[in-house]
Amino acid sequence: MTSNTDFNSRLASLRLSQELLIEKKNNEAPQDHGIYCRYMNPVLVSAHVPLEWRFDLNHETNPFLLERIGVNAVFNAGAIKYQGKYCLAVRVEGYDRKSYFAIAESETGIDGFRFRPRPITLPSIDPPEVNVYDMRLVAHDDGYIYGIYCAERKDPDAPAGDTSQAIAAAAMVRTRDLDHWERLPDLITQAPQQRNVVLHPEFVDGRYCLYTRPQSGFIEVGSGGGIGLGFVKDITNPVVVDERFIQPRRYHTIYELKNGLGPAPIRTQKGWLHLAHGVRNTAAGLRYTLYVFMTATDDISRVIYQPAGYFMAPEGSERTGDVSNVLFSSGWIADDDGKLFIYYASSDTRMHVATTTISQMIDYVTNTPPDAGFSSGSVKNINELIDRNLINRQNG
Ligand code: M1P
Repeated sequence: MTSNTDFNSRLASLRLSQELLIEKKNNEAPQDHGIYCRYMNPVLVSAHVPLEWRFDLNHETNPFLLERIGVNAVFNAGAIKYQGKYCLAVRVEGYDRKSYFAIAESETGIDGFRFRPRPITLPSIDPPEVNVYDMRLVAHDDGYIYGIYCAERKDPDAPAGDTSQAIAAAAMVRTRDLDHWERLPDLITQAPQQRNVVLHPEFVDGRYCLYTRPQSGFIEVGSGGGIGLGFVKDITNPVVVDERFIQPRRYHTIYELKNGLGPAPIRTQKGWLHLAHGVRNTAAGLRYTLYVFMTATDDISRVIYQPAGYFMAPEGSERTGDVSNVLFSSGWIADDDGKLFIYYASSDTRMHVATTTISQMIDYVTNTPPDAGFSSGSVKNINELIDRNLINRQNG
């Protein structure tokens, strides 16, 4: 048993170190490519989670001031600007492997993220979810803010003794204030499993549009694993029709194994800007990187630009964590002045931000050569660039 004084001084030191962490200024980390700017510090780590969620702060009932409910990771957050604040719907994962969502908000978008007093209590559903993760937040034309996330349940048909076979479905909630959430039925699609489902922010021909990521098993993607697009007439009875791939997996690309949309696309003057994650297998395990593409404004199923390869890959300390060599993004925020905040998680452990502008992204997506499909095509692209640079030098 520690004395009341020891208890209070340890608690004061816990509070101080958390305050210092939250108030720590974040600075740009220079990058040569000029496309976006990373920041020195993650915007959220598990130590940002309020002490009240983790400790019993009463000396009588917790005389050793032991942590009662540990947080393993904070990652894969949805993002939205709400009442002038940059808000993240963070996937918080406990030591018990269960994830839940919690809103963290900041005035600057790059530092000072603070969790609201309580995590989100999702309205229940039957059968209940065992785990929830990766919520995308979308302010839709219909006036609601939607949160679509992955709901995982044990597969009732799993063979006896199989303790990992599960079913992933797309679950949906909506809100007007990020505090009170209304539950809608889980999405019904043709595929037995869905992950990475994202709502398009506008109606198309009066219908809701959903980007999907059908797969045949919980881990195995089977003939799925690419980005699909389907339509829903009534969001309170969400049955997806006309679902088809708009962005399939492809041989010898960074999305050879899995291909899933990140946040909802952003409308620009050139088309809809998308951020997605591609997965390929390597001798060291799966590697998740982020890539960008653009679809046509008059036909959201038509990809009009797609730079070759990745836009962002794990770097330095981002490369290690609970599931190493993973970058995953499910949230970005475009400000009215064209500044873009890309929120991404590294290695299923922590949240980061990178900033750029919509103009830079349009330049990147429209002027980076697409995948030529062959090494010889990559060399051809480089030679063409060198030729243009030589002409420029001669003219300049
Ligand atoms: O561990 C990497 C990611 O794996 C899954 O994503 P996907 O279904 O696209 O492969 C998800 O569990 C995701 O949360 C996780 O970050």
